[in-house]
Amino acid sequence: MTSISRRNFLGASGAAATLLGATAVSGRAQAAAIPEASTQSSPLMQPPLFPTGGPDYQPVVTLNGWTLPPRMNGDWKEFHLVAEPVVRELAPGMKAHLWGYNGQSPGPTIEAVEGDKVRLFVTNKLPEHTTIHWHGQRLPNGMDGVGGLTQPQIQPGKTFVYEFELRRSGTFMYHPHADEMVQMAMGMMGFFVVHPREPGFMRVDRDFVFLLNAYDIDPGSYVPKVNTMTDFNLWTWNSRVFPGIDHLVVGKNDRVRIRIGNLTMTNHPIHLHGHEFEVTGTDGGWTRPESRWPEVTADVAVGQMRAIEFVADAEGDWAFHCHKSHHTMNAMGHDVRTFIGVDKKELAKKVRKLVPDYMPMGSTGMAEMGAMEMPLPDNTLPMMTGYGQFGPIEMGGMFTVVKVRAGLDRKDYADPGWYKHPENTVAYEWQGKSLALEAPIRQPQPSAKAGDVELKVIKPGSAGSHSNH
Ligand SMILES: [Cu+2]
Repeated sequence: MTSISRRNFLGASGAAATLLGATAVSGRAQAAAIPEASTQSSPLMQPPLFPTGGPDYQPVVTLNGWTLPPRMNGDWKEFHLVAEPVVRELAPGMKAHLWGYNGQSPGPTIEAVEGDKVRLFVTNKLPEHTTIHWHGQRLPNGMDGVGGLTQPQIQPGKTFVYEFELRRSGTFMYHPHADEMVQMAMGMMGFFVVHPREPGFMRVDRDFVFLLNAYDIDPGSYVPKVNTMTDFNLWTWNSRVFPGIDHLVVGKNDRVRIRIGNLTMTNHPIHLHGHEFEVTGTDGGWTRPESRWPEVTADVAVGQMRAIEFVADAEGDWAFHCHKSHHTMNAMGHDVRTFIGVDKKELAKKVRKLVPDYMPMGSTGMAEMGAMEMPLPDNTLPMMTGYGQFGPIEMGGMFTVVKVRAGLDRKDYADPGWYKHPENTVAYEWQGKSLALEAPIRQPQPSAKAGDVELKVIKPGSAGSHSNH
């Protein structure tokens, strides 16, 4: 993990890298009445920022992200967001050229306490105008950030100031309300968490946040296609894909909250293995206890946030993922032909007469892709890549692991490695008498004369394209 670096907005030489406390700020920035804009370049989870003054709260941890340190100025809590182009590693092996805030996409998480007065400076370093809308917040209409409706757009090079009092605790998001289709497709979004003023209210032991987002980046390229409506090829959590998404490390019997916001163009049924949870909050506030019921999958619709809570009472490595199976894959074409049930030996013989190096694929399913190392264009991820202790996990995209371990320090979020299963608790191969299965089962075919098979040849290179939607 790297520490947060400090970038002086006005160009004064930066102080040594430190974590900013609520009151630690250089005199020069204070004199200029604008807080420095901290910036973060590491794509790895940064430690939570525990409160150094005011009411106590359990700070959130942003998957593959960080929390923006505030500055106190009288009774105002000040933050400085800089909208700018950023380079984001989606997973080791692939970087995307996105737009974000303070060096990252998504932008840093903002944390404050119910009743706080916040002043948010927003500087635009993009090539076009922008605004920020504070999704879910109760605020004066003119602070709502809808370009044209409640304020003029923030032109490139300009800084706007938003000021409001945080009227309720809960989970909020921020995103542009200016050229939204482009700016959100480029990665501009962030979380805004308001903790209850009463420290014991809705208290949990671990509190994680992440945003669902999606990109359409052609293999070998770096910039998302901003006009894509639904057929994205990279389904991400906080602009990361599995195996690049942080694991959620929790102590056994911890009360865990996970806050999930959806700023993609489709809904995502988020599924947790091994535990039941309840939805305890939406972007409209905390749910009433009598309105909750147990679930293992919560659908998060577009523009929604769901906070789920559970007691992590089962040790292990529990899968946690979107249940749309196309969303747990990395870049792939969706117009690939299905070959399940086709006898590829016969087919391959015929195709090789036309395409000598033809490689048959997928006649028993596509699991073989999980372990296959095929040459890929630069800056492209295999479509399913993650490995566990028993082999390839055969997933990418919106997938990670909740690691429940006994005896963790409450501030310990470090990866404990793979779960050591107690003896006789892992599914095992039957060693007794079994039916031999010599050939894969196929649909019985009407007997055909040689030469009857109708072949349609797909030119190499066209099968994985995205062109025909
Ligand atoms: Cu999904």
